[in-house]
Amino acid sequence: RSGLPEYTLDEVARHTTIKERIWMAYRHGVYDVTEFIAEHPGGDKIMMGAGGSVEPFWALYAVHKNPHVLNIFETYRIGNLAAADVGTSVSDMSDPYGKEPRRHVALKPSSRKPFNAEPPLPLLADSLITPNELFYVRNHLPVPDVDAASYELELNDELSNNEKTLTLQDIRKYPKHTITATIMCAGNRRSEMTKVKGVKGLSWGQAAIGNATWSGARLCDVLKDLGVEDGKTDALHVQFEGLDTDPASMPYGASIPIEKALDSHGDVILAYEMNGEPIPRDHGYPVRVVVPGVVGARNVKWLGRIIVSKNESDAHWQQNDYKGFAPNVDWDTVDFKKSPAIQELPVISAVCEPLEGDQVEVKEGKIKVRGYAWSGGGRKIVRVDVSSDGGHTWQATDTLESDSSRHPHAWGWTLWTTEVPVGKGAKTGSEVELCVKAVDSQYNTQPENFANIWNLRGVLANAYHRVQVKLKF
Ligand code: MTE
Ligand code: MO
Repeated sequence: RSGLPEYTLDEVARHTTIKERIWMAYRHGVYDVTEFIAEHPGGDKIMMGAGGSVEPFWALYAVHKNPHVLNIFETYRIGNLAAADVGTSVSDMSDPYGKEPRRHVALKPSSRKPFNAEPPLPLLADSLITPNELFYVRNHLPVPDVDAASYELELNDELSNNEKTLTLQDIRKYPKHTITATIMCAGNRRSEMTKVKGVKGLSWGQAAIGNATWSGARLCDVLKDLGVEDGKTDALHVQFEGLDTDPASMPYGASIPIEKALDSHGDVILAYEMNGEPIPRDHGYPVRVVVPGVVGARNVKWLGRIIVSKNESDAHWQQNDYKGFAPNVDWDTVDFKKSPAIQELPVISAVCEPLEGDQVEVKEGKIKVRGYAWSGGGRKIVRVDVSSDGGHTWQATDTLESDSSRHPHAWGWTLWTTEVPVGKGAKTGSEVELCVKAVDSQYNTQPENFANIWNLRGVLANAYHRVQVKLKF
């Protein structure tokens, strides 16, 4: 709108408290939403995006995305967003991290260079699909600046020596396959394991996980055209290399077993869309391999090369990281050759609301608890048990929400909600320990505590999630 002042996103980001007024950006506009969020249900959640874009919150609370609300919202407009900021890049050529994408302020970084961040936990349970801008980011290296028009994916079968190069257009010519899949970092919930004993790794909370729809070409279709077919190859692994490189020009790399890659029901895709949009830069623009049911680390972003081989990837992240060990193994005794690389992840769950330390309202003797549950390998969540007395007594949750896919192709997570009774003598100020454990379609469940599964790298942190809260009557 003409006649309004122009603001940059940096200026918007300085307005995050009621005292300074709360500003947010939406498309070409800048809005003072201080009153808007006070008057709207869910305003406290939108507050988590103060100083940033309101867009992902519209995606979470689709109920707001109607013309009526947008018309009301427009009355809070105070300015226009500086044209340069309607795009999403920042640029500083002197820094290897000088071409990073702009990130939403609601993502709380555990490291900035490389960028690693997770969204506020309560937002995760608000929508089966995690909006792109709120999806956790796990980068090991600077984000490469890839031009889609000149993008090329190299394919190489080491056994037949067949080679091929595909452009983005070539990849788009394959039948478009869409799946809903959760991606989770092996280090999700590491911060809880750390309480037993220190570990090496980023201190992730419970939100290094997200669920999205991914569209692209099926890897098995692409490999078929390279002459690699199920039952007709002696290859054992499919390796992936990213276009992101370390200072010695070594790319990020990982591999998966050939069986998963060629399984026509395995749903491995070379994805170019995330939630119906081109994959955002942080998540692998323009092409990322999505290996559903398998640890985040093998879902290689900015995919530059695929190698069909008898060997696993020799990249650091396949060989000397993302492996589990017994609790007695320390950095002096660890031999990374002794453990297999993590592929399918075990069953996990977490309470997203209430948060640790929250005061929770008791209604008719019960408190409301919500969260997520997920299992790797396409296993479906069949039950989620919640306790309000530290795990002495349990009850199954009332509601499980997931997409309709079935075992063993249930790649997406399950959101759950329940009301758990609190103990008889409880009163205002009483403390209770909530616990959650999930059960998957193979009846696997979670370990009881972290002491028994502690490992030096802090991976596979899937013990019961325990949350201490105070009651309010
Ligand atoms: N791919 C490349 N090329 N570089 C990376 O650093 N990180 C991996 C994986 N793919 C990574 C990568 C790890 S460890 C995880 S957990 C997921 O990407 C994170 O995906 P996301 O950032 O889209 O959430
Ligand atoms: Mo990860």
